[in-house]
Amino acid sequence: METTTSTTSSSKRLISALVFVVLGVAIVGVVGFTLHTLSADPQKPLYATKSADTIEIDGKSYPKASAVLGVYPDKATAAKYGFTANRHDYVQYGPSTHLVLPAHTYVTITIHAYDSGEHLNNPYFGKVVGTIGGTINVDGVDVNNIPSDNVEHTFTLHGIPSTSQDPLFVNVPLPQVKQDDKGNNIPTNDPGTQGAGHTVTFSFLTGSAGDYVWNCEYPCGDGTYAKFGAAMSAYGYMSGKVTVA
Ligand SMILES: [Cu+2]
Repeated sequence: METTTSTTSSSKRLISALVFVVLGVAIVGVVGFTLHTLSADPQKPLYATKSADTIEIDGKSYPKASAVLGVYPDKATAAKYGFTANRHDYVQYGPSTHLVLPAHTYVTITIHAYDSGEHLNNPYFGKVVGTIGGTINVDGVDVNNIPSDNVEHTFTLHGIPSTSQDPLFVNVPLPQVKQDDKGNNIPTNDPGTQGAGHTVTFSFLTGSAGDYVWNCEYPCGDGTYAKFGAAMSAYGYMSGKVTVA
């Protein structure tokens, strides 16, 4: 009798040990899969288009490349301009929040910006930083600053402090589309957006290959946390990656 009892309890112990191991493996698997899914690109990466042109800057010749982005106040506006990859009805950049840029290149980015806005938290992000000439071109006019109360979003590109890759910092404030007192957009003078927004163009030089990030510094999310919820805390709307390759 004694032998049988001890056999039963040791096989019970074996089963519970097995269950414990299987559960542990399953939990690690689920967590790993979730993290992998969360960190995957939310849209297909956007590769800058290389051109055959070169440009001379400070006696050095650089190849040129360009990319075009849009900033939309909501899903419907994004869809109107052909960008339907995002699930949530948030303010959003498109067609991708992951840019791939060639190294040691003069990169020109054009942003068609269709949103209105309120007020920057930090007026620093109204300044243009890191572009060629220290300016951005807004609807045909070069400027080096957008006043804090006229910003809709920013394109703020930066790296992490690192000795293994070149520094890269670019801050571009985007001007608002003004609204009337009923909340309807007032047409702009910008032919690039057929009067529906602003066209902002700027250029900067990339260094050697590296991984960078960008985000919007205008608090354009919902009220969850001082307007840093929703679009600002979700991945693929107001932030993304820049790969220099
Ligand atoms: Cu924003």
